[in-house]
Order: sequence, then structure tokens, then C-alpha cells
Amino acid sequence: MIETRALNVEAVRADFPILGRRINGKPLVYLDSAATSQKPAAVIDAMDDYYRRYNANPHRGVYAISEEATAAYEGARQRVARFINAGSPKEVIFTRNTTEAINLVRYSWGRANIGAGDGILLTEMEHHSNLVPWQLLASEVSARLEFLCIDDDGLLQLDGLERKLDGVRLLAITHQSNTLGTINPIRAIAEAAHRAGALVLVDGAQAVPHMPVDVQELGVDFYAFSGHKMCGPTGIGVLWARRALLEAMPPFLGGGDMIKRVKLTEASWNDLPWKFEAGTPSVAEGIGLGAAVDYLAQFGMDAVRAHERTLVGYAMEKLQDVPGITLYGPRDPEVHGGAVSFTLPNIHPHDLATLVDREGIAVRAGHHCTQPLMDRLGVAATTRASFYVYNRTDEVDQLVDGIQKAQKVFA
Ligand code: C6P
Repeated sequence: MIETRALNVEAVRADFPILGRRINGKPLVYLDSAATSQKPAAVIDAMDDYYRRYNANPHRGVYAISEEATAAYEGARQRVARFINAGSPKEVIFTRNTTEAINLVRYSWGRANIGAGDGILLTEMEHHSNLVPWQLLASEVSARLEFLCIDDDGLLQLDGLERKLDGVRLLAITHQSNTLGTINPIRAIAEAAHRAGALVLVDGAQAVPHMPVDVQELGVDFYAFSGHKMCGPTGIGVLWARRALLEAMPPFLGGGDMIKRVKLTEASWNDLPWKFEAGTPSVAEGIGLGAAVDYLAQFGMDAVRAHERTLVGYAMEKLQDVPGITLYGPRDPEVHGGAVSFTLPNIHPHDLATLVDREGIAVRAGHHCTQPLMDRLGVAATTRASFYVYNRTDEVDQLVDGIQKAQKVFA
């Protein structure tokens, strides 16, 4: 049973050792959680404890510390399953990250189910992780790629959805854009896709860390996310999929742990979820993700989302007063998650990010692995500030001050 706790930002900040750092003589203002979140001591300690006290290969040994490692690793899977309301922990496949989870679907389900002339429907706002795998599959099997476009507010244009779904086998879509912050109406889109006979894969890399996600409620088929964006470590991610689909899918990688019986020329496959987890898993990372889920669950994801909604609303309001600024993404904070992208005339995003770093402020500049979206916006790059449980509104003020200082340098 996880104890609940109010999301008190000052108390939360004390949980993150890195936030005590100074950068260029200034307190670190970390506004790049969409790239990777910071880690609370509870996560760092859980991983440290594994290495210090019960480091062993899980699923293999019958000795005490291997059994402890197995229990902790599989316990983490159960916590992740509860966190996203999976039907069973068997539906939770541990991968390296979102990218690998999507590629698992591409290689396993995609190759078996998508053929010449079939459609794969994507959107203009996809991260390269949910774009390039489908480009590769499409060219391999001669499938065709279709795209949902965005409007000038960064919202998906859904009026032509039924028509675009014609002949589509898979709709692969991000839950929340890492660049625009747009939160997409996944449930309604998934219903339309299913009516048209398509399956739905959701890239949840920017959603699971920031809002309540119930994969059954959403009614989707595949859901991918990364541990490192949700207070967990790098090197662990998740593919959730409906059990019947996973049972029918061929394995992804072959090797140890994913087999039941191996003969010289053939093999049979382990039960779910291990059928899709070849080789020694990322044990410490899995345990760290379990601790991260417990950490977020104490606040409840409604509280996390409410906190970020406040920060985004505040940031959009403050930033729009910066002379010459162009803000991207929805104006309505209800459909705008915790990331804000913008450009300024005469200052390249990289220069801006370098100048505000002098003030201790970490923001991301670049194409954010969404080059087709940059093409749609007509820019090469943006600056992006992204928020999490440990951010305060006064950090937005510091960013605005930093931008104004940079504008003076370029005036
Ligand atoms: N976005 C960002 O700064 P991986 O690298 O596999 O953990 O996550 C990939 C990924 C997939 N989808 C979305 C929507 C994402 O935002 C990301 C990662 C980071 O925006 C790094 S490019």
C-alpha cells in the first residue's frame, strides 16, 4: 500500500539531490524534463540497494539473492502494471525505452500483419521514434504511410479521420507531443480506428510521466513509454499490449530467457512477458522504475497533471509578453501538457539555450527529434521549456528574465 502525500513542491524538491546543485554560480533551474526527468533519492537508493545487497541474475538462480532479485524485478513489473491499469503484469514487456518498444511492435506484429498496399496512419507531430520505424517497415513490405495534419494551434485535424483510416492496419500516434505539448484525444481516435479495422499504437513517452494513463480505458492496443522521463533510470522502458495480441505475436529478439525448450534446430517460446525479453534484463533499472512508480503514485497522477497545468498556463501567459516571441502549441492548458516551445526573432534557439545556461537554466534547443514537425512550423529549431513535479512558477520567471537578458545581448 502506497501512502499518499500532497504535491508540495518544496518538499518534492528536497527529494531530488541534483536540485541542490549550482550551475555557473546559480541554483540549477531544470526545465528539460521532457528530455529526461531528474531522479528522486528513493529511486537512486533502490538501485544502489540492489547492487549492494542482492545483485544477482534473476529468473535463473535458486539461491537466496537471485530469488530476491527476481522478486524485486517482477514486483516492479506488477507496480508498473497497476500504474497504467494493465489487465495483467503479463501484458507489461520491459524494453530499453520507448524507441525499442515501438520497434518491437514493428518487427513482431508489424511484419506479420502489414503487407503491400496496407496503410499505416501517423501524425505530423510524431517523434522520430514513432516515425522512422514505420518508414522502415513501409519500405520493407511496400505499405503506404498516411498522415494526420495539425492546425495552427498544434491540434490534430480530425475531420478527415474516417477517410484517412480507409485501408489502414495501424494507427501510430503520440499521446502528448514532446515539442508542442499537445495532448491528443486518444480514446476517441482509437474508437474511430477500431471501427475502421485498424489497431492503435500509442507513444506515451510524454504522457505516462505527466498524467493518469489507463490503457484499458483508452481502448488502445499497444502503449509504449520510457522509465527515464518519469523519475526512473535510463535503460528501461515498457511496451504494454493486449494479452491476446502478445500471445499471437512472434518473438522479437532471440536468446536466453525468452525460450521454453531449445533443440539444435528449433525452439519453443517462454510464457508472457518473458517471451519478449531475451537475455539478462536491466535488473537495477527495472527496480528503479518500480521505485519511480511508487514515488509518483504517492501524489496521484491527477495532482501531477494539475501542477503542470498550472505551470504551463503560467508559462504561456508570461512568455507571450516577451517582445517578438512566437509560441507554438495549444493555447488551452487543458490540452497542453508540460512542454512549451517558442522562437525569438534574431536569436537562434541554440544561442538562447547557451545564454540562459549562464543563469543556471537548462532548456532544450533544436528540432527535438521532430524534424517533419519543424518543417510544418516553418522553423529549423525551437527552444523548449518543459516542467515536472519539482518545478515552481518562479523558475518560469527566471526563464523570462534570462530570455530578456539574452535579447539585450542580441539587440
Ligand atoms: N523525447 C525529448 O527531448 P526514448 O529515447 O526511447 O526514451 O524516447 C523517445 C521518445 C519517443 N516519443 C516521444 C514523444 C518522446 O518525447 C521521446 C523522447 C526526448 O523530447 C528526447 S529526443
